[in-house]
Amino acid sequence: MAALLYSLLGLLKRPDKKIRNNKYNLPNPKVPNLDIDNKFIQDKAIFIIGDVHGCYDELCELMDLARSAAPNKEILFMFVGDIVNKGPKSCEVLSLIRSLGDSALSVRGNHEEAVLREILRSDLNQEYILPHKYQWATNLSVDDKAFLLELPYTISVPSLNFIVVHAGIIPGVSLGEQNFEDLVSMRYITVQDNKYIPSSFSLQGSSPWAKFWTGPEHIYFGHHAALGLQLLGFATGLDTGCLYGGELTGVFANGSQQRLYVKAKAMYRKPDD
Ligand SMILES: [Mn+2]
Repeated sequence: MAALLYSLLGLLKRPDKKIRNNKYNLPNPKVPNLDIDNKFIQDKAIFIIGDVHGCYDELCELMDLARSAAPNKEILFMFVGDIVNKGPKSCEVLSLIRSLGDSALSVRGNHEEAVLREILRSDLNQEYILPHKYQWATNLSVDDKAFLLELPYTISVPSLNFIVVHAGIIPGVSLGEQNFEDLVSMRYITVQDNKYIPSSFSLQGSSPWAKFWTGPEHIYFGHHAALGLQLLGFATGLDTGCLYGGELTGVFANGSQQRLYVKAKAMYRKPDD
């Protein structure tokens, strides 16, 4: 109806066909799809780490392991999102990653979005008390919040032909046209009428989304602890469920391509939690 009205009037510009809202109507990051070039990377080793969820002790250990595996190299650490929430030390993880400055980059995950929603709610209403599971975020600084708000949905490294995203990417749709919510929430794809329909949960006839990804870019992602490490031709799923007593896993995206992991020090959450 609106489209008809616009075309009849012929005077008004039609609104953009696609509005890329995220789930909670959060402000979008200034750069939703970040590209990094060789000038930024130089001769650094790039080590991509799976969902941390506040598992600070394991993160420190894994970063040390990576440093010993790439001696004499500066390391650019990249994170697949869900760096915070659910686990024991979200504040510490956030400060550690921020303290690394340009040597650490993360995409945003559904948990960064969930905590941002809570932070913005409490900023709007001084009386709003953060639910227990978000209490860790009570004393975040203005800069911490800005850091979370500016986390991009994807990070692409064209020179190394890879993309980092939290959950997944719909094949055949350019990065600039992906739905933000899908990027942080999809786990499965169902093919219907030759279209890829994403979903967070398994549906009849669905398969893990990465099975449909045929490149050419390699995608590093997280968000799917239940499946654990996923090693496909053009995709690597790095959520090995540290939070649930599994491991925290990382992989070098250049050089040795070595994969490293550390065991969780506890089962911080039950798998169905
Ligand atoms: Mn997630």
